[in-house]
Amino acid sequence: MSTYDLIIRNGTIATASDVFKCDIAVRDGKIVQMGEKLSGAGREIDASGKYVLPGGIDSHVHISQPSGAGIVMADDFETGSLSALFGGNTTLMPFCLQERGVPLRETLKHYHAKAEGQCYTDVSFHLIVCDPTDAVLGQDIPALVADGYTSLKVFMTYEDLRLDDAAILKTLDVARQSKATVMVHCENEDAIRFLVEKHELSGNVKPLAHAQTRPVAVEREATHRALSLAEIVDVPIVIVHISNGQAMDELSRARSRGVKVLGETCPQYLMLTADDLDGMDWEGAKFVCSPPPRTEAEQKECWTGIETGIFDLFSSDHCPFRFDDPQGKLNPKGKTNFRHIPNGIPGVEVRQPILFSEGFLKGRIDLPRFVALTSTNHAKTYGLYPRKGTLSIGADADIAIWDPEEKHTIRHADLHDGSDYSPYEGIEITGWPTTVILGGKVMVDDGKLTGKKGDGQYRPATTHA
Ligand code: DUC
Ligand code: ZN
Ligand code: ZN
Repeated sequence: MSTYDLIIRNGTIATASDVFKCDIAVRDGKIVQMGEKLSGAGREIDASGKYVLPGGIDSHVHISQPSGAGIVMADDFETGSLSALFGGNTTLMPFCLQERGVPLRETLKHYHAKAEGQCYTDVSFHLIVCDPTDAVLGQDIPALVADGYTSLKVFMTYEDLRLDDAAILKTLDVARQSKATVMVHCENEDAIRFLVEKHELSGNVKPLAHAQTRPVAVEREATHRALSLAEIVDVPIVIVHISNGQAMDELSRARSRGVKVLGETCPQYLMLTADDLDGMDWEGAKFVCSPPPRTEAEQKECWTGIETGIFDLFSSDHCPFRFDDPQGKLNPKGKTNFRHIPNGIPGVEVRQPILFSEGFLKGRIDLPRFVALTSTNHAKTYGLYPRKGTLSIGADADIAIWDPEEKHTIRHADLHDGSDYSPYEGIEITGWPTTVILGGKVMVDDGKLTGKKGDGQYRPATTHA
């Protein structure tokens, strides 16, 4: 009988605070020993020359989410989690979208049914609240938070999803009382509608108009308002998918007033610009997401936020639609008017490799900061820490082994999601997670799938302190 199920030997370990060399021993799905020259395992992996990191946690992904009449998301839980796994992730946090009139518990049941037995990574859910009735706020949310659904997302844009300020205040107040975490999508819907009408009247309906009708001011104003509402209620919030320096400035100012706010950005704001939406003919539809990618100057601002600590979270905002598909970007109406192009782009598999290559290997951030931005801070923010998000005795053995020399050119053909393109096609990456371990089970072994659909489990979250 072996003492351990698995030993990972000779690797360079990194957590959000330290980089050091040691062996890691795993038993019954947990890390049980970290030290020198461990022995006695059923299997050993030699990680010489490799980095051994906590499995990535992507806390902002959309999977199998209803997206309007005739539109279908490109990923279900099988393909979405498989793609995530190959990108070095071991936990995903998708959204459960409440449809108006449907109780949140009912919504959750559907998502659990979609995920059950399908996942290659662990999952934990956020709730999108778009119908905050008295019953939802007074009974449903507190009970659901107690059951492990401890994060809520609210939208300030999209006619059928957005909450007005009164509803946001009430939702924030319930979150404060129940110690839930609120994520806010900050864009001013009235301003967008005003601009969309003008663009349509002038016949400017190509994909680039998506970016032109959602300028920085639309996001900056809503970010300021969300932060002010959180300040009034006195509750921590997360501002998701920040795309520009002016919204970042709002965060910094709010922090200096004592508002507890976490900031998230995503690969599209580091790697893409609005010019991509102006691609040949309707190719620009491949890059339509909200907020839209901006300018090279704003990319630099976002890199500064990654480097200096304005951002706490780096997520993919994976929201995949097929491009050349009547149920995707090129749906019959989307082919003729940007307003009908579904918002969102795929990215769950390349999120970490992009930050590893462009951020860590290019010297913009160190390895602990990479780990914090891609894993630890997600677990801490959304109630999965210390079970997830770190390498320590007693934590789940969710581990990604990175080869810092492996080179890839991003090609959708090599990825595992259900879309038919990657917005990052052709980008050259150095460093890739070649072996991925979930709860002690080797799921990807030197680039080959060894895990099974259903190995990933649902994990409830705890509330913040
Ligand atoms: N908001 C998101 O969070 N994801 C994709 C689209 C959107 O508007
Ligand atoms: Zn959003
Ligand atoms: Zn999103």
